[in-house]
Amino acid sequence: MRESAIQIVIPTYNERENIARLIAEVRARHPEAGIVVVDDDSPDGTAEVVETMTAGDSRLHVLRRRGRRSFARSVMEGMLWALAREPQFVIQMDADLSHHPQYIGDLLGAAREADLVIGSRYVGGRVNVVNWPLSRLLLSVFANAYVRAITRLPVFDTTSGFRCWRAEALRAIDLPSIRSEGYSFQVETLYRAHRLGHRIIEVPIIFAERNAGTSKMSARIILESTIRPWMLVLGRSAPKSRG
Ligand SMILES: Nc1nc2c(ncn2[C@@H]2O[C@H](COP(=O)(O)OP(=O)(O)O)[C@@H](O)[C@H]2O)c(=O)[nH]1
Ligand SMILES: [Mg+2]
Repeated sequence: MRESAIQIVIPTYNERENIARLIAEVRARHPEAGIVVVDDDSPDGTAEVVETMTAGDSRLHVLRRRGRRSFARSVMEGMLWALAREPQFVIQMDADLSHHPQYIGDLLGAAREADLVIGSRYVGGRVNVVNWPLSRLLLSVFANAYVRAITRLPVFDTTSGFRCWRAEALRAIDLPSIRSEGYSFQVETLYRAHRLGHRIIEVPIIFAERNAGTSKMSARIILESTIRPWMLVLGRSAPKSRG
């Protein structure tokens, strides 16, 4: 079987109630795409749900991680797995339907002119978030302002996890040397892309809070997100020099 030109990476932890619907919604729009779900040994049986679906879908895969949970390591492993299939584009998205598959086409369209496309909640002076409590919205808006102030990244939504990478651009950021464990993965990968001079475009999405399951946002993740931008600008996360 020819491998797909589009590979979609979905990290999961306890997304049993969301994952089947997400996969169905992706499939309805992108029958040819490869989908790789990277599950961190979810106690709720998320991986088993996906495994039952792989029987009728040769382009759907599950990577089951064991040991210490890590959002960043999960996405990274999924991306490396995806890159090994020699795609043109690698998409990353959440499993909880906050990142609606209807926007995948917009990301891919913009990727014709870019190396990295970000599905952005905050582009054009708007806040396109539905059903978040004010506290969570403030956390996200503040986090973005904080990251931008320190890193000077010319991007409104630096923490979005809905992205489309041109495969060569993703290879160039040297994933194995990424240091993040939590959601600061988004900022670290974006920072590297920007430093390499990649063309980065934001396209608007409407981000809807999950209806089922729970967020894995935690104090530990917030702490890492506070420190990581400083480590980036102080040069602690350069891609390994080549040659
Ligand atoms: N594999 C893996 N996935 C995770 C982990 N933490 C969160 N996720 C997934 O990452 C995505 C975003 O997480 P979520 O809790 O919705 O974050 P929020 O939207 O910022 O509240 C979802 O698909 C989660 O299931 C983790 O430690 N490991
Ligand atoms: Mg979420």
